[in-house]
Amino acid sequence: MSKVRTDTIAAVATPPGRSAISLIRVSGPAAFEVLNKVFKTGGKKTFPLPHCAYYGSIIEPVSGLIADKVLVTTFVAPHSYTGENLVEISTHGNMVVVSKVLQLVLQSGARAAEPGEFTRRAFINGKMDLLEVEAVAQLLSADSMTQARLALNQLDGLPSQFVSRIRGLLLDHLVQLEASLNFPEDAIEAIDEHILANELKKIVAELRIFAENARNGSMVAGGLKIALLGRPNSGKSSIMNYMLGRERAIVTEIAGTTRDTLEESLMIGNYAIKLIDTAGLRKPGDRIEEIGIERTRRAVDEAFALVGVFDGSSYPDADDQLVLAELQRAGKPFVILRNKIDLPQNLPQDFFAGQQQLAVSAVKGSGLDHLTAALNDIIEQNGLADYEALVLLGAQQSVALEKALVALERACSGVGHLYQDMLAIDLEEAVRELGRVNGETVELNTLDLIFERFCIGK
Ligand SMILES: Nc1nc2c(ncn2[C@@H]2O[C@H](COP(=O)(O)OP(=O)(O)OP(=O)(O)O)[C@@H](O)[C@H]2O)c(=O)[nH]1
Ligand SMILES: [Mg+2]
Repeated sequence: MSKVRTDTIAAVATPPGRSAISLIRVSGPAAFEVLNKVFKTGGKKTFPLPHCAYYGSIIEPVSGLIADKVLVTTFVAPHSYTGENLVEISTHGNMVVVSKVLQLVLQSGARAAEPGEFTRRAFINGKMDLLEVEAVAQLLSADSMTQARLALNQLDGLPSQFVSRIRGLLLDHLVQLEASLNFPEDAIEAIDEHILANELKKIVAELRIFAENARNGSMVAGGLKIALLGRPNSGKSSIMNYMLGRERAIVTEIAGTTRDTLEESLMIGNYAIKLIDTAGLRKPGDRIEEIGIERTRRAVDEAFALVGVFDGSSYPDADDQLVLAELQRAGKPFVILRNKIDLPQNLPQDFFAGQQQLAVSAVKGSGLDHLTAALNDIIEQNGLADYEALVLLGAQQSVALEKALVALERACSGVGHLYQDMLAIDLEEAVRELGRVNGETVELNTLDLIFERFCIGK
């Protein structure tokens, strides 16, 4: 579906199954004509008046039989979700009835919509830019209120305004640069490279913060990954199970029980978390364990924060030292747990060299509320709670943003040393890539990739 289509489309916007109400959307230039063929209003209002709700019946044109009693709402272009004439039909939520009504609408001149086609039209018609489109996609897939708020905040348009403003500024500089390059003899003011360098520096600084907020946004949206790390038998899987409230991971007294990483979702406060149980760190005994430990290291790299689990009942060994070193090496926020405090303690108090430790027992469940609180604090102290600042980008938008930043950093360091035509090339790239972030420069086939993640009817 690479070309822009302007025919009239229809789809069920609500999930299948029985419910009080289902919603069918019809959008396009002929939306009202299509409805006129199948809808008889019960009241005195003539159909279709703009922005009105009508109670009436969907009638099978040939037999004259009623397919359903419905509520029809009209939206006139450009004041609708898609920017086109749009009708929403609220039917009874029974799939037999819903399918029949949709079938009649399709027989009356509408075409079945493809996934994301309503939102795609909203984008094409300038009702939203690509940042808002991404926000809609993420709102539909949010698992927590924090994720939903993040998306709703983006729908308010601040990130869109930011990208559009920065792109506009760069475009102005580019135009000036091109003008002085192409018409040097005309009375165009020469570029003051000192001023240009300063302005580009300011823009780079703003864009760096935006990119950081986008990286944090994607972490929050995807569920913050927290990995449990510890030597075999320290109690990682027991802690995972306790936090999940079910026996997800196998727990035995045999060291090396967990061989693969296990990932499960849970909520900590308002945040969607992906808790990762890992294979215990030690010198691997066999090939399977070696692969498991490689995966543990990958989980550490991907995690946002780490939980180091130590067995308080046993004497520390080289594997515990390895875990401690790994926690420090990773450069991520971490929490240290002294597990098994229900048993006599043999792990010296000073083993963690003054680092704060939380005393817990996975078997008794004691102290683990402190772990939840500590993780909550870590999230909030790392700028991940400030959903008004966070930005949600799709994969292609993230790539484009990073490219824009690189081009701009290059331009920035080149002012004063590079030929102006080289600067112009970098500025042009930054402008083009930022246009891919908000959709001001986006190819039609790229749109296919963006909208195919949506459901039909959205
Ligand atoms: N007494 C006591 N035993 C515990 C506690 N936590 C775990 N255990 C026991 O310690 C043993 C190992 O627990 P696991 O949760 O399998 O440890 P693990 O760190 O996942 O071990 P690997 O998967 O081998 O790396 C099991 O016998 C658990 O019942 C605790 O708080 N107190
Ligand atoms: Mg385990």
